[in-house]
Amino acid sequence: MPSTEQTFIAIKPDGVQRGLIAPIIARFENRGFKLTAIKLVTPGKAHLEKHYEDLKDKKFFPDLVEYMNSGPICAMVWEGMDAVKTGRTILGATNPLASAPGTIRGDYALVMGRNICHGSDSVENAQKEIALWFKEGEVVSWKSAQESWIY
Ligand code: RTP
Repeated sequence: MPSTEQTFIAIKPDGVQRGLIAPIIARFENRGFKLTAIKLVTPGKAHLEKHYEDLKDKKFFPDLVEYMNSGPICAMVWEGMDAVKTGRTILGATNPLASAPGTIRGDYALVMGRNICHGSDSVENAQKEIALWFKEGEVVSWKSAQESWIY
C-alpha cells in the first residue's frame, strides 16, 4: 500500500504570472491531497542554484536559474498517499509537448523553459526541498475533516 508522503510543489514564475495558482491548487485539492504549507516568494539566484544544484553542469542551467528568478514563485507542500509520484503524474512530463492532456503541463504549457510547475522527483528530494524552501513552523500539521471520505 502506498505511504502517506509530503511533496514540494512550486508554481514557477510563468504559472504565477499567467494566473494559474488557483487552478493548480484545485487539481491537488480535488485529487484528495492536503495543503500543509504555502507562500509566495522571490528567493533569489543563490537559493535557486541550490534547488537545482543537480543540474549545475547542464548547458541550460543559467537559463533555468534566470527563468526561475524572473518573478514570484508559489511554494507549497502537499501531503497524502503516494504524494511524490502522484504529484509528478499531475504535473505531466518535463517537456510539455510530451505531456498528456489532463496534466498541468499538458493543459497549460508548450515549451520546457516555461513549464509552469515543479514537483519533487523522490521522497528523499522532497524532504530536502521542503527543508530548503520552508522554515520550521511554516509547514502545518492539521487534520482534514474530509480525510475519512478519501481514505
Ligand atoms: P522540475 O524539477 O522543474 O520539476 O522539472 P523536472 O524534474 O521535470 O525536470 P528536470 O530535469 O529536473 O529539469 C528541471 C527544469 O529545467 C528545465 N529544463 N530545460 N532546455 C532543456 O533541455 C531543459 N531541460 C530541463 C525545465 O524547466 C525543467 O522543468
